[in-house]
Amino acid sequence: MSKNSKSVVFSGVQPTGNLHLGNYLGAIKNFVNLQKKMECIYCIVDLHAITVFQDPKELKKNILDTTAGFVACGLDFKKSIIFNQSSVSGHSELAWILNCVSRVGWMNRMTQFKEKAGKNKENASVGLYVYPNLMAADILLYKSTHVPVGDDQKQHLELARDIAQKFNNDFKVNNFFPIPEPLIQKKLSRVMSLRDGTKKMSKSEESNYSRIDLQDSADEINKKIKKAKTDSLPIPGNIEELKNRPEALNLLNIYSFITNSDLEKILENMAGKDFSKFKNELSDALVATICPIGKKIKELKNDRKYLMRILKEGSNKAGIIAKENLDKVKEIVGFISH
Ligand code: AQP
Repeated sequence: MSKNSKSVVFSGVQPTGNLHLGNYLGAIKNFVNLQKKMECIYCIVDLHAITVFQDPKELKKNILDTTAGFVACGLDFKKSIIFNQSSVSGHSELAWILNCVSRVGWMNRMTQFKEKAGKNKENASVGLYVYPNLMAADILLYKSTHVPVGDDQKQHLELARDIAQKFNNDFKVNNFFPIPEPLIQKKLSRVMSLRDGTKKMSKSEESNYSRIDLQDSADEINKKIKKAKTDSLPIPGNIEELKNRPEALNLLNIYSFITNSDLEKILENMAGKDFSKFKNELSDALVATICPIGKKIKELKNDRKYLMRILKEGSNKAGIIAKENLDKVKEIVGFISH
C-alpha cells in the first residue's frame, strides 16, 4: 500500500519513566497502525522531560528505554522516523519563534500547567509554563497534518492549531503551516489510575499500584489488578449505570480495548457478576498482551548499540526535513541567514 503523501503524522512521548498501559492504549498502539498508511515521525521528547528536573543518568537511560518500548510495541524505524528531540536543534529554534507568536492569555488557560505546577506555581520552571509552545514547534517543524495523542493532550493540540493560524495570518503566508488535526481514540481516550478513577494513569504518579507498566511481570499485573479500586456493586447491564462509577468504568474500558470487544456486549454478557471474577479475566487479557511487549523491551534494552543506531538514523532523517522548513520560517520572519 502506498502512503498518503500529503499527510504527515507527528507525536511524542516523554522519557520520564517506564511506559505504561495508558501510553500504549492511548497513543503508541495508534502510532503503530498509522505507520502503515502515512509518513510518521515519532519523537522521544527529552526537551519536554527536563521541564521538571531529571537526573542526567536516568534521563539517558529513559531515552533508550523509551526507544526500546517503541520498537517492542511494533514501531519500525524503516517505516517511521524515530529519534530524540534534542538531537534536532530546530525544535528549540522554532519554539523560540513560536514563543513570540503565542499569547500569555493562551498559556494561562492551559490546565496541564495548573495540574503539574500545583500550588507552588511560582517555583515551577518557565519551561513547564511554555511547554505547549514547544509542543506546537515539534508538530509544525515537520508541517505535520495529524497528531495521534491521548485525550489529555487535546488542549495543547488546540493551542498548536491557534499558533499555526496566527503565524499564517501575522506573516500573510496562507496555509504555510497546515492546521494539525488531533487523532484521539474514540473508545478509550484516557486510561485512568487504578487507585483513583478520576485521575489519569501517569508515569510520575508515586504509587506503582496506580498503573500497569509495560515491563510488569504476570505476577505484578495480577497483583495490581487484584488491588485495583472498584466499588461494592456488581457489573451493571448497561453503560448508563457506569456513569458515577469511574473505577468500574475504567477497568471495563481497559478490558474492552485490550480484547477488541464492544463494551456494551461485555456488559450484556457479564451483568450481575462481581468484580473479583471479572478481574481474573482482565488480568489474563492484560498478561497475554503486555507480557510479550515487556519481554521484548527487556531484550532490546541489552542492545544499546542497536537503539543508538535507530536514534541516529532517525535524527538524520528528521534533521533534513526540519532544516528545510525552518529555513523557510526564518525567511518569512525576516531573519538574514548566512
Ligand atoms: N492515562 C493515559 N491515557 C491515555 N493516553 C495517555 N497518554 C499518557 N497517559 C495517558 C498519552 O501518551 C502519550 C505520551 O505521553 P507523555 O509521555 O508525553 O506524557 P504525559 O501525557 O504527561 O504522560 P504521563 O505518563 O502522565 O507522563 P508524566 O507523568 O511524566 O507527565 C501522549 O499522547 C499522551 O496523551
